[in-house]
Amino acid sequence: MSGESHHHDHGKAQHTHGHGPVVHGASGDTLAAYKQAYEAAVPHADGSVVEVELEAREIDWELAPGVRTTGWGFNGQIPGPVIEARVGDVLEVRLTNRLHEPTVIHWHGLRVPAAMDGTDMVQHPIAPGETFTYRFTLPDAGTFWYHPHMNETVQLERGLYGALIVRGPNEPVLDAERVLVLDDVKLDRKGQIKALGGLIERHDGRQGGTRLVNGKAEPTLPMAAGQIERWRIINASSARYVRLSIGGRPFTILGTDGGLIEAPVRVSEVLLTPADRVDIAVGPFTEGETIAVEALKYNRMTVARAKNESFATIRVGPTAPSRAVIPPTLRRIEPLVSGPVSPTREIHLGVKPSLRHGVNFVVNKEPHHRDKPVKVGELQVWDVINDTMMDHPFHLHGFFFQVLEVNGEAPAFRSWEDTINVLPRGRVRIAWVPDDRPGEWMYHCHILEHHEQGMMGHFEVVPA
Ligand SMILES: [Cu+2]
Repeated sequence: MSGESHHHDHGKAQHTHGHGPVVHGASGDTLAAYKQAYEAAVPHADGSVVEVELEAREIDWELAPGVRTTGWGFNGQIPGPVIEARVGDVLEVRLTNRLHEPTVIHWHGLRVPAAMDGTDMVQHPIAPGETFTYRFTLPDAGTFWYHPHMNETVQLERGLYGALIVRGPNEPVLDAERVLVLDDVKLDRKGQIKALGGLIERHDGRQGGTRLVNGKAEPTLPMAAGQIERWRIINASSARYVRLSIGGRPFTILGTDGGLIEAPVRVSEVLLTPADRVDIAVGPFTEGETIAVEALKYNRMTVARAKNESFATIRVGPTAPSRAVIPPTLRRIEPLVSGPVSPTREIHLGVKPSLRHGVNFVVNKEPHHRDKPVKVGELQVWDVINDTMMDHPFHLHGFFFQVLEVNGEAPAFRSWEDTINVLPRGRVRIAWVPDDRPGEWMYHCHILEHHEQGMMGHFEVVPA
């Protein structure tokens, strides 16, 4: 399959929208790439095949004791089941769609073949009643997540998301591990998820007043005194930025989107944009303490005012022994760039006036921008430039990047990321190298309403 014909076939699909009619290129090409990827997915020498059945369907969701709402979940739960595997395993997921609308699953942060990326660029939507099998090898350890990539403002808001944990051979040993998926929902007076809409919501993105941890409103988290836990945190909100604080206590960053960082970093807060992940070491605390897990006021220049808001409360119980060891070095991350470098491309995140919507969200002046292809093995240095007056979380599908500069300054530490915040009128310089996974890829703002309105780009990775 030549890069040329591939590009041509998929070029037709470039203007597919969130839930508009989906126009695919030659379906034979899509199917051939899928079959090839499916067959190429074999476990590494000591790996195995992790098989998971997922069913997307409506559920009776108990957000809090006595508060029930109709949600959509995987396997009858919100979030969906935590999928756990090891580096080198093959993950095989059979998804059955029991919704009344089509869906697909995107494996956020995973370096999968293009055909398994779960967008309507690379596969046909899975119709109600149909089953589709995703199958790919897991090359990296980290905290990832899965979610639909169709009609996302509805499907994610209703609860279709779940955590995906891939463990590496040299993980730090802590006393316990928790996966915390953060979200919010906007409920009406009957406790049901409010219908989407309104100019402010289109502009700000939907931010609901009910804050959730693992599908429950402001839960209590019991924790043993004297212990240090690893928390894997995922922000699954449509638009909410979480400036995470744990009662103002110091905690330690161990990893970000693309797994462990080089050395632990002590902080007292960390910002998670929508789709961001962070792994942190939390504790030790003293018996009897109650500690607020909250989002500090973060002004992302929305119409709605920012304030401090609670997500959960830690209740510290009796002391338990600790065996936690956080090594001074977690892993080595080779820098992709050393010294001065010029950007190979500029990506402008913008808004355009619209008679119907007030504003439209665009990339390089067009909604659903068609960007130039990139070649396997060629260093990419991209300047992501925010021409608007509000924050946007930039997400690149399928590849990790290193952040070189944020508004001209080097970041505090080196890491692998797939989502990065771009401040109003700000500029973020990222570097990445397309490894040998040709095909159709995309980047977009992860505020779901902005993504839906067109703040995204499509591009092809072509063979060297
Ligand atoms: Cu945005």
